[in-house]
Amino acid sequence: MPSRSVEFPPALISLLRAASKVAVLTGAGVSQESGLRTFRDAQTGLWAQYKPEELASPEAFARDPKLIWDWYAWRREAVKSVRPNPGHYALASMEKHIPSFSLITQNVDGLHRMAGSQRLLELHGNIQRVRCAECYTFTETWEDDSEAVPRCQECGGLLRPDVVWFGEALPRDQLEAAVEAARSCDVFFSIGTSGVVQPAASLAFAARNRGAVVVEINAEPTPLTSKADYFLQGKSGEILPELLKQTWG
Ligand code: BV8
Ligand code: ZN
Repeated sequence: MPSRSVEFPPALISLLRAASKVAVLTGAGVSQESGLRTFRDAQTGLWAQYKPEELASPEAFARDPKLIWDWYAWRREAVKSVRPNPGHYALASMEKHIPSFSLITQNVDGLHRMAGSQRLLELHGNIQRVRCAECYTFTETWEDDSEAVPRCQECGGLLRPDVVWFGEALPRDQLEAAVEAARSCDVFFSIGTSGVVQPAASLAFAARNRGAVVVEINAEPTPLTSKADYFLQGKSGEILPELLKQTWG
């Protein structure tokens, strides 16, 4: 944890204290300090030979359902073994200081919910939820999946994770709420995201075009950095708690 060496611009501190509407977009970088690999990080072990974009698609699931089911089963286990980090908790407390707060996440790991965030929009679903690929029935239990992908009790369809794959539409209600939050906020944070995946990556620009102040927190520059009003470079799990302390004590 850094000492008080991290000094934030006084203008940013007073802006946050006065803000009535704040929208935050998070990406895999926010979960990195919990021990989860980001999408850009290379995969390891059995999965090292694949790029996530190659696996997270309906085509990949149609081609080899068991491979894709096993990849998500492996990721669900990885998520079960990690906990929210100080960055997740800082965002959960920021929510209490801002009259109108929206946390828009691209992450499917469920760590924001676990950290207590209420005003949460999960744009890309949640890997802990499993549903039928045909009739959308959700299920918490399924038969042994060592040989074959488990099937839906209702219709016999294949089970799949309740996440948005590349080429699939985002949940309309979550996306509409996220666009509304981005367009009407005073301050927009983009935290721990490389800003590559659409339409999530467009939210920061939607906010900026409506006059919001854009604050980016990232370990390294991204395509958004040159357009952001503030770029706080470093780990979100260190910067966010310090920012809250200097803003709200
Ligand atoms: C759609 C769930 C249409 C699954 C995910 C060409 C141009 C523009 C768009 C497209 C295009 N070709 C195709 C598209 C569309 C496509 C897309 O954007 N492709 C990209 C690759 C170009 N988008 C889609 O397909 C979307 N759907 O468009 O549908 C449609 C409309 C109607 C009807 C039908 C169809 C769906 C996109 C959602 C895909 N699903 N996840 C799963 O997880 O398995 S996306 C997945 O990847 C994640 O959810 C996340 O969103 C994304 C990874 O991005 P990041 O979160 O940013 O993570 P990344 O690793 O990239 O970066 C981490 C960052 O953290 C880095 O910057 C790093 O520096 C930083 N960092 C690391 N450690 C820290 C840190 N920062 C701070 N602290 C640290 N400690
Ligand atoms: Zn079904």
